[in-house]
Amino acid sequence: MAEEKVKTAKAKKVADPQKASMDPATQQMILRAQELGVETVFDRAETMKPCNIGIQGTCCKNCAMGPCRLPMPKTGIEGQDERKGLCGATANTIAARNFSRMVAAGAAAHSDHGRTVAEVFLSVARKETEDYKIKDPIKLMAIAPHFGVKTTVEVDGEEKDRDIDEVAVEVAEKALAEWGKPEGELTYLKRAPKPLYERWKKLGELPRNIDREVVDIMHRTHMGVDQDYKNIVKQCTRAALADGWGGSMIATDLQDVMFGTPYPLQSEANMGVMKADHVNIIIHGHEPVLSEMIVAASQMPEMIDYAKEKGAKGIQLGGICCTGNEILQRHGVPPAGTFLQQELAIVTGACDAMVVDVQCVFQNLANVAKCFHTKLITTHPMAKMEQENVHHIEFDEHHALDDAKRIVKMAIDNFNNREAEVMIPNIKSTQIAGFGVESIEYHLGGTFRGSYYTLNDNIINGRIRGIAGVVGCNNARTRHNEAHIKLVKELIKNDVIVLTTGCNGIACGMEGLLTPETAAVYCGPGLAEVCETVGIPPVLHLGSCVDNSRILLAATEVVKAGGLGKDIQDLPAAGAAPEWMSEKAISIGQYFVASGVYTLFGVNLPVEGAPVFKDYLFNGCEKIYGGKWDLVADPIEMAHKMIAHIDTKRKELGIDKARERVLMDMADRQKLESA
Ligand code: NFS
Repeated sequence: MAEEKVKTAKAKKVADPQKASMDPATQQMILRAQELGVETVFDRAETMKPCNIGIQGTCCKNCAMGPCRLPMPKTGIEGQDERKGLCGATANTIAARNFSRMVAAGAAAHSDHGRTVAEVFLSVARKETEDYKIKDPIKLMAIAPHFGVKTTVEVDGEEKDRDIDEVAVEVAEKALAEWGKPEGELTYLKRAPKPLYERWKKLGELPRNIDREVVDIMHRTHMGVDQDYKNIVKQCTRAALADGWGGSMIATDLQDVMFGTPYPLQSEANMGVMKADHVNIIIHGHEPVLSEMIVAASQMPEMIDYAKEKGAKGIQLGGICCTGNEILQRHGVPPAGTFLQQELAIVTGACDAMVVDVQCVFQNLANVAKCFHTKLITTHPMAKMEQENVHHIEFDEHHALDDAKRIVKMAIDNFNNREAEVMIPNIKSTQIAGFGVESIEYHLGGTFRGSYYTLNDNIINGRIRGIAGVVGCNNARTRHNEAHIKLVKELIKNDVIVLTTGCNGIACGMEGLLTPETAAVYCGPGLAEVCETVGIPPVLHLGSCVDNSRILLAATEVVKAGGLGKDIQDLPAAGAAPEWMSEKAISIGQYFVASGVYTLFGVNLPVEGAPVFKDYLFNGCEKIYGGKWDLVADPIEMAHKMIAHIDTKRKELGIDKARERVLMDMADRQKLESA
C-alpha cells in the first residue's frame, strides 16, 4: 500500500499524444517515448507551467533589489496605474525593457550567425581554405554594388569585368565591417523602398552598425537608464532593422554566394525520411557552414563504401530546424521534423548521430541520447553541453571537410551499436522547396522573364488576393503544427499566396502543402489558376529564419514592379508567426512591423501586464512605421484578420473592384460548367 502510494506520487504526468500534436508521426513517437520511459518536451509541458507574471512581461530582474513583480490586477487597471518597482519603474518601462532585450538576443543570434558566414567568406576570398568555393559568382556581382564595391574596371578606355577574387575580398571586408564600423549607417538599408528608408532616416532610427545596436539595448535597459517606453521601442527598432536588413540579409546573401542560390527542387519531409537500413545522421541547428561540408562528406564514395562495409545500405541525412532548411533549400536534404520533433528523431532508435550547432537545440537531447546508441555531437565553440555523453568536435573553416568526415565516420561506426528496436514512423510527404527572390522572379516572371510584373498583375486583377509571410517556431504550449497548418490552409483557400520560412516551412512540407498539386485541393479559384498555370505550390518555401530577409526583398521587388503603391506598407500583405517561441521571432516581428507590415503572433506576447505599452505596439506604431503588432491565438481568426487587412489595402489601392469581377467570372464559369 505504502509502496503504491510512493509510486503514484512519483508517476509523472505525461502528454496526451493526440492533444500534443496534430502530426500522426509525432503522435506515434510521443507514445513510443512514453512506452520506453523517455521524457520529452511534450511531457514537460504538462508538469511545468509558465510563470504567471513573466508571461505578462512585468517581472523586472535587472537589479538585485528585485526581482520586482508587477502583475496586472485581476480586475484590470482602473484610473491611474499605481504599480511600480522599487526604483519606480512602471509596468510600461519594465515590459518595454524585457521586450527590447528579447529583440537584442534575437538580433544577436541572427547577426552572429551572419558574422560567422562573413568570416568564412573572407577566408574563402583570401584563399585560406580549399573546402569552400564561390558557387554563385553572379550573385556576388549582384550584391557587390550594395557594399560600394566596383564590379568593372577600365582597361585601355574599355569597361571590363573585375577579377572575381578581388571583388570577393573587398565584399568580404566591407560586409564584416558592418558589424563594427565607427561611422555611417548599414549599407543594405538603401535596398529598401525609398520612402521606407527616408522614414527610418527621419525618425533617426537608421542602424549604425550591427553590434552597436545590440549593445545599446543592453545599456539602455540596465537599471536606471531609459525610462520612456517609446524611446526604448525606438532603439529596439534600430536593433531589429540591423537584424533584418543587416545581419540576416548579409548571412543569406553570402551563403548564397558560397553555397549556391537555392532554386526549386523536390524533396520530402517528416520522420519517415529516416531509413532503418541506412546510417542516419540528423543535422540540427542554424549555421550551414558545417552542414554544407557534412552533405559533401556523406556523398563521397569512400564514405558510402565505408557505410556499406559496416552493413548499411547507405547514408541518409535528415534536417531539424533551420540548418535543416538550409541544406533542404540547396541540396534537397529532407527535414526530419520541426523544432518540437528533435528529441523524437532520437527516439526512433535509428539516429546514429545527431550533429548540432547553435540555437533551438534542447539540452535534454543529451538525456534522450543516453537512452539510445545515438552519438550527440556539438560543433560550435559557443554551444557545448554539460552532460558527459556529449561529444564536441569543433568546427574550423580551415579544415571543415576533415571535421565533417570525422563526424560522418563516427556515425557510420555507430551503425552497429543500435540497441533499442528501431521504430521509424512510416510517414512522410513530398515537397518542392528552394524558392527565393530570384526563383519567384523566374517562375512568376512576365512574358519578358525576369520581373515581378506578372505577380503584381495577378494581384491587381484579383486572382491573387494578397501575400502572407507565415514563419516561425513551434511552441509546446500549443498543439504542435496545428496553428501553422490551419492558418496557411485558410489563407490559400482565400487566394492569399503564402511565403514561408523556418519551422512553418517544415510544418507545411510535412502536411504536403508544398506541392503544385496542393493548389487544386486547397486554394481558392484565383490562386489555384495562377499556381496551375505556372506550376508552383501556393506556399513557397524560402528557407531558414535568417532567410526572412528574402521576404523583405521579395516585398521590395513587388513595390518596384509597380502598380501596388510606393512602399511595403501599401501592399496587400501581412505577416504571422502563429506558434512562435524564440527571441529571434520577436526581433523578426519588430523588423517586419518597422518595415510596414501588419504582423500577428499566436500563443501569447509578454505585453499583457502593461496595457499602455501594449497599445503602443498594437496601435500607436502604425502611425509611425505603417506596420503594427497583433496577438491572435486562434489561427482561423488570425487568417481573417490578415485577409481583412489585405482587403483594406486593396481598397486603398483602388483594386478591390477587380477582385470582385474575377470572382464573379469564376462563379459564372462554374454555373456554365454545371449547366
Ligand atoms: Ni526560427 Fe529556425 Fe524553428 Fe523557431 Fe528555431 S528553428 S531560426 S527560431 S524554432 S522557426
